[in-house]
Amino acid sequence: MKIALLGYSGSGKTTIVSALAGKRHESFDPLKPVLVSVKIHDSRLKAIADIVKPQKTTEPEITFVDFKGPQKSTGFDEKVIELAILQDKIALVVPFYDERNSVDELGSLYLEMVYRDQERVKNILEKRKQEILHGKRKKGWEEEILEKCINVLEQEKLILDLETETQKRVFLGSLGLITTKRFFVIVNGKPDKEVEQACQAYGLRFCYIDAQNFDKTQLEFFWNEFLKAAGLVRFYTIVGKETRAWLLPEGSTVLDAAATIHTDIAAGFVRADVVKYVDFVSLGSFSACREKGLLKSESKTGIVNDGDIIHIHSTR
Ligand SMILES: Nc1nc2c(ncn2[C@@H]2O[C@H](COP(=O)(O)OP(=O)(O)OP(=O)(O)O)[C@@H](O)[C@H]2O)c(=O)[nH]1
Ligand SMILES: [Mg+2]
Repeated sequence: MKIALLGYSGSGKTTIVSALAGKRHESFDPLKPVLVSVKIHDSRLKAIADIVKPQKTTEPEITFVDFKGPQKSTGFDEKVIELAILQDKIALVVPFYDERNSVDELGSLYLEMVYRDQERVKNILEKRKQEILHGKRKKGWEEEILEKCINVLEQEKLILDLETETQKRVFLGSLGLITTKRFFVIVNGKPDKEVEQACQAYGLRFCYIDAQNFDKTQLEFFWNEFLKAAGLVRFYTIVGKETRAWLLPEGSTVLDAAATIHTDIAAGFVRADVVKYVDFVSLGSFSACREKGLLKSESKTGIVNDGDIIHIHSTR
């Protein structure tokens, strides 16, 4: 799971990643971000492992893509935005310390993304209109949806907020836009009402990390908040010798979960047995959960909830 960190220089991106990874790195070239992978420790995985005693326990990993940030007055290079779009999630990093104005920085970051997309959509639409004018293209629903995007962006909202059908979402997703993705905010500092209100006004989820004074005993709390802000859930598998935690975007199905484990398992998917973490640790096994009626048998479309322990039945 790759998370791009976008924030102005000195917002603390490298300090955050270094605090989580336990060792310092540095990024110098804005176009060559440093990738740092960090394992997510989680007491639920440990509690499951204490029951099933597997030979191997595997934690999920987050890979931070740490860009050297620009000055606020300069703004982001287009190539950096393009690289960020390729990652699974994008976090906007704002500093809440010293004389930095977090609310102001968040506003600038957010608007940079919105204006960047606005210009891009306008260019795409203009090009299509020229092609239609010269008989190289037939007018379709695409032009209409692009007009709608411009409208949404002019209201300083994200394209993501536009209600639209899957086919149109797929089209919008193919245009290299950044506001088709729900980014979230990492506030480097202590909780603050004003920053929270600003995040809420933009419809962005947020989490905190006081990076320079990071207390390792807060690690689990941080990851829980981080994953919620990022819109990720954790599910668990107990297969053979290995007990493992996995990450998935919230709203994913058990078929998505199967595909995360292995494409073959998804291809041969029959059904999934699902128990909740709390039920499993209190009853001690899948069979005890089944006896109590706490095991759910899910088809492909069942939604995965955070903390689900999933056993996938597959023909492969
Ligand atoms: N007081 C305080 N200073 C911090 C904090 N986090 C970072 N700093 C300081 O801010 C400066 C920049 O931090 P970095 O983590 O390098 O910032 P960055 O976002 O990686 O900056 P670029 O790589 O230039 O984009 C460093 O001197 C840090 O010591 C913090 O939480 N509190
Ligand atoms: Mg840095």
